[in-house]
Amino acid sequence: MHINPDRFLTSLHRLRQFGASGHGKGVVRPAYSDADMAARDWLAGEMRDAGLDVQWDAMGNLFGLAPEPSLLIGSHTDSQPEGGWLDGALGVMAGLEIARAARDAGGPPVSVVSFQDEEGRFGVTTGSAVWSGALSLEAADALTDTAGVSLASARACVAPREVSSIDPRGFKGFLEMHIEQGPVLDDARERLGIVTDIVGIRDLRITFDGQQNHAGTTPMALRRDAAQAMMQFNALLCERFRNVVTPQSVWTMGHIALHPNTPSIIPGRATFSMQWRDGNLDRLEHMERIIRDTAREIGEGGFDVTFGPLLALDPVVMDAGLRGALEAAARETGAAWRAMPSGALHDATNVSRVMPVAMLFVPSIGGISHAFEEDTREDDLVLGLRVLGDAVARLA
Ligand code: HGY
Ligand code: MN
Ligand code: MN
Repeated sequence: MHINPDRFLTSLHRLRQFGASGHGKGVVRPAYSDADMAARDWLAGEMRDAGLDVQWDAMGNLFGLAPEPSLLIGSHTDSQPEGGWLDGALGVMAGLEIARAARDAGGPPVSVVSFQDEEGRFGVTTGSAVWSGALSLEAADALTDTAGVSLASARACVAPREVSSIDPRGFKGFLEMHIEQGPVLDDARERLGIVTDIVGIRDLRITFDGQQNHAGTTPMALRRDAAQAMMQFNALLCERFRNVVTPQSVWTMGHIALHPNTPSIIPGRATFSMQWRDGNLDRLEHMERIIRDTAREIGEGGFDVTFGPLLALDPVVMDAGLRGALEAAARETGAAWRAMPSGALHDATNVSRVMPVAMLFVPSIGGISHAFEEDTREDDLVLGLRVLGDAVARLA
């Protein structure tokens, strides 16, 4: 196979134009937005030109299929509400370039996928969760984004395209190349990471309902201020986590909504996302008990506490055979590499339910991602592509 780095980089930059944010190389291409669907339609054309059979499923997951059995390579092309040009896009465009090179060389068969809503506008890696059977389409449809839009209504935009169901049994395995999105490789001046395992995640929407009232006339002692309840919850939680977590455990309240969110009204309602991640299943569950108990305890001070559905993905280990091929290919380059866990979630977590999976990382400059500043040196992008291509050849 002859990989063409210029063709790969040109395609990657072309994809960046869909939803280009105007801030450096940033993109705004959330799942099912006009920019996301336009990018998918463009990608479908590129897949067709690469000789692949283009198929969509009801979620809007987009596949370019080679004859069975094939290796599946890809990731996602949706972005965070403020995202970078490489998160997800890199894995899809690397898959496309390897599929083109494989077609030119007469094999091996390589299929390509862009999963939908990996970034969790509605859940956590929603498109691959439905495709792999981890989440039913009915349960997914009932999920809502932070503006209250349901997934069922958002995915209606897929409908003009013919949809089918793509059988996971047609694939021998799944390879996902991704930027690290953290500081480890960049700090160590290493150029490749071979993933050992992906951490688990839990995500829970919590609401405190107190009493909306006048911010001037209501004495402090008589208030049921939902914003204060949320802040007390956070302070107590950090204290209680102290003896439970490790330096690898993380937790985030990334979305907060106060009602009515205006200076002269005591907030009657606070709704927020509580997300936590860890490589250890017992610790994830221990953290959940602390979160629920702490929220209920705050509730005893005069608040109704409501928990939304718990979104959960357990930690997964990468397949030894696929990982071995990536390691052999990395070793061959002579570049510095390491085996490492992934602290970010990836579609590979869901896909591991239905076939062997492995992942390859390249460094993120300054460890920055989920931000417009996200970037990676182009020679690292190309090195990763070559290693992925070499691994595919070894597995053929
Ligand atoms: O949040 C994550 O880890 C992934 O980028 N969706
Ligand atoms: Mn990603
Ligand atoms: Mn991401």
